[in-house]
Amino acid sequence: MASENNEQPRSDSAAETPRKIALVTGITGQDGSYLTELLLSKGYEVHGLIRRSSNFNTQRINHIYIDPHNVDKALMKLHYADLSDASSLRRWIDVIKPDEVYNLAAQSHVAVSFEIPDYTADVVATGALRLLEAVRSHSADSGRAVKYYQAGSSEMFGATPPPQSETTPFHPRSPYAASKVAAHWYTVNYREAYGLFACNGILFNHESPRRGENFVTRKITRALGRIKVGLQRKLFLGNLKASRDWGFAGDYVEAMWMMLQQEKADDYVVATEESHTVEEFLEVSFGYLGLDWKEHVEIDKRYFRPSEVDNLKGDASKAKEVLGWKPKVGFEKLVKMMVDEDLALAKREKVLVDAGYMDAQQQP
Ligand code: NDP
Ligand code: GDR
Repeated sequence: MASENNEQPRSDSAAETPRKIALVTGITGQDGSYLTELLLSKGYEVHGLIRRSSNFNTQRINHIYIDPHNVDKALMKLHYADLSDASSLRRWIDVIKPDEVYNLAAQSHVAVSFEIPDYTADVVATGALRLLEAVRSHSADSGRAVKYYQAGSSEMFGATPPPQSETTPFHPRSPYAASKVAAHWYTVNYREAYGLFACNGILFNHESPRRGENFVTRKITRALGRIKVGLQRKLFLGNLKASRDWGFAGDYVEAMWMMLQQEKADDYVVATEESHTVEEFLEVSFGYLGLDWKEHVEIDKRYFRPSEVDNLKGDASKAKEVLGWKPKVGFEKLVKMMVDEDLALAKREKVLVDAGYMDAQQQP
């Protein structure tokens, strides 16, 4: 699906003012898909950088993909690049000439970052630096102003107790979190050193039916749907006592966009200001389908982390006051939205299993 054609029309022929152009790294991820929907709805032309994989990895954006040969309608364009490849980043910025760059790409799994620490640092920390440098050097050479958004994380607060705001000290607890802290300070430094319009969004956990299946919320709702229709019985989890401030990804991408529409670049915490344990997530989700989680959940030590983040709860007053942002979806609504979607998915799987087209152990 990536474009092989470097010609980039800057505006819709019918429109009087040129379309704004956004470049999104991590477009195939959960947030990339919601952000792209939002930007397209606002009339942007959206360019996404995707990395090569042996299978297509565009499932989350297939529903908004239009073949680039349909020039007037195809406003989302995909290009091969990688955050570990500086030359690809600079080349695409020169070709696309974006007004706004959203850096969402990351090895984003905290537990996995303990397994592949230097890859995580390369993509999450140095990758952000490569992209900032590509934006800076493009701006210096072309004289064009480009705004930059950095996907920061509540994991940066780590061991510092809640509530966590923009002024809370960072105490990262994983290679992922330490790399995000580096990316945060690279972003601040490019703002201070070069006057780049660069913002850090310090986003607390945000989930959706598009959440990756090995993050705890989706792992639970995915298993729950399958348990409900009889495709599986057990769910193996780690630390149920950890507490997270969980919001809806669709709400959070609005805050990203709002940050880049301000007069002045700044950093913002984005959170619901409510925290729940993994156990509470189990109570609400299993309870919603009339099941008792204790009959299905088993603890497996392999899912415990070498160092854990116990309690995250954000203070989003600045985002509320300055951006006018507030979350629309609360905890219970989020859980039910995810359970509903995963139950529907499990029912479709059950049809395939019953017809002999799929093994119950297999998950498409
Ligand atoms: P996902 O894991 O769903 O998506 C990550 C994206 O990054 C995918 O598109 C992935 O591509 C891409 N990617 C990974 N490695 C590379 C690389 N080397 N080069 C280019 N692209 C790469 O994450 P989310 O959408 O949930 O999160 C978006 C961003 O926000 C991430 O930076 C994450 O760390 C951060 N964040 C997320 C929070 C959350 O709760 N969701 C909270 C706070 C911060 P592919 O599809 O090929 O794997
Ligand atoms: P997190 O999300 O580490 O907060 O990072 P995750 O859903 O992986 O873990 C949340 C909490 O649940 C506990 N847990 C388990 N986690 C997983 N993945 N699998 C399990 O089986 C399990 N059992 C218990 C964890 O120990 C943890 O305490 C997410 C990512 O999106 C990051 O990229 C982002 O920066 C932060 O949120 C904010």
